[in-house]
Amino acid sequence: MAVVGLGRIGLPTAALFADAGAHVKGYDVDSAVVKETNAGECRFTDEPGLHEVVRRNVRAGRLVATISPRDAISGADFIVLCLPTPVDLTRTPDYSAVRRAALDVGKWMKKGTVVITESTVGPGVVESMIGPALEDQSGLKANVDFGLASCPERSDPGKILADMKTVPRIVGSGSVGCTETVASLYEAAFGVRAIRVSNSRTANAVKLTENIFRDVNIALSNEFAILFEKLGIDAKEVIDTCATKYNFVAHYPGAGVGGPCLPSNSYYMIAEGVKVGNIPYLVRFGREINDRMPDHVVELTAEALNEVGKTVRGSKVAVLGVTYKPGVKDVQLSPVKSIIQRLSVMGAELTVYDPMLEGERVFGYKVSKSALEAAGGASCVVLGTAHSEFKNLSLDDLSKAAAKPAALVDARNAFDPVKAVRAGFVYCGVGRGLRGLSGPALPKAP
Ligand code: SAJ
Repeated sequence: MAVVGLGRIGLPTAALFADAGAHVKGYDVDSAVVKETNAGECRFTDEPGLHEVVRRNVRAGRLVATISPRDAISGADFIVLCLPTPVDLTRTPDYSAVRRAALDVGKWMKKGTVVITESTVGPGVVESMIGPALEDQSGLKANVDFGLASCPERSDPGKILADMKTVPRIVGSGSVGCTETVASLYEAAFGVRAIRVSNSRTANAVKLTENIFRDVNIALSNEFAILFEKLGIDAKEVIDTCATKYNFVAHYPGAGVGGPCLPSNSYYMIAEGVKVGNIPYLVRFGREINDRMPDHVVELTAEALNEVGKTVRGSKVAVLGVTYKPGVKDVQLSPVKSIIQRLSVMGAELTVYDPMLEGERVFGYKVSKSALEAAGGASCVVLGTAHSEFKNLSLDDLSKAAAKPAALVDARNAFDPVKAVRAGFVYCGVGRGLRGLSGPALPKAP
């Protein structure tokens, strides 16, 4: 078996197949990744249990990494493609890495091999791009001489291994037989149910639909958040209360949507829609709404600073949490980056703290040793990512560290506005607006 691409999805995929007894060759173009893997090491320190599984299987000789496509591919019965599929600056899907891999695989694969695409791609891309690339290089015919299947990954960064062992997989291909073979492979190796769907394009449509469903619903909550700020309604209170209804799926407003998945996945569907003259407008509007949220947080920061008699220019602003979501050491397309950049352009003096990035530099800033160190003398504290550490953060201590008066801009509704104001902050939340000083009167203490 070969796994192509030893990233946050490919490495655990290779390790779990090896753990199930397969002999796995992991192929990656990055020699440092190959060296690290063969040493039994793992750079995803934010993925619980992954290092142990990698080390165990490398030591057992069941997992070997290589930069040689020939070494990895020739002789493999199953080949799994786990390559990144970002979008470029024009929001056009960039499938170059998965296409290059398909060309490599096609060159060395043998007749009877089954090629499985786990990378997230637009519906039809496996049939129209990956299959032909394999055929061109191998001279073999897809679904005749070799199997061509899709089994998109469905694992949440930060709990990838747990999800790989629990979340049902989706399998589709060009033949019932191939679908059955691949489904049985994942059921046997990962111990999860594998749902057989009609074909690859359907499997990819399922994957994209579940991510776009999330992105569009986050956009709805972000749109309502801005409206509710103007109506004096607490968006979090509304969503929490809606969630008491069985068919409401709660999504929360915030600083925006980041990561390697949601900000790009919509554009795969849009690209396939454009090809057939059907643009999914709701999907596109959802992206635009979510992409505007960092600017909204900057506007709230300026408003909150104004409330404490300050302007952005010359003010010290501390940003707590910069990774794209809590609990991961990943800043890919993090919405907090543009918040930091805009505030910097507006003349703010910024400090940054993130528990996942201690001792590192991020977005041009050295990460402070603690939230309190970052907040020292700040006129405004902006919460960008609601890491669990911040749940135990004493707002009294934070207020003591900050300047007097100071504002707290909560871009993730992580703090209790009442407690924040009692601690001495002017509180301003996405979907909640300004509280304290001239904000709505606080409810009487019970
Ligand atoms: N976010 C909100 N409000 C919410 C939920 C999330 O603003 O209510 C933001 C997060 O802060 C983050 C972004 O959205 O910036 C993405 O968060 P996420 O929790 O969706 O995380 P991802 O992108 O790491 O994982 C998603 C997951 N997809 C779904 O849950 C449908 C994961 O299961 C997928 O495997 C992953 O995309 C992927 O690889 O496609």
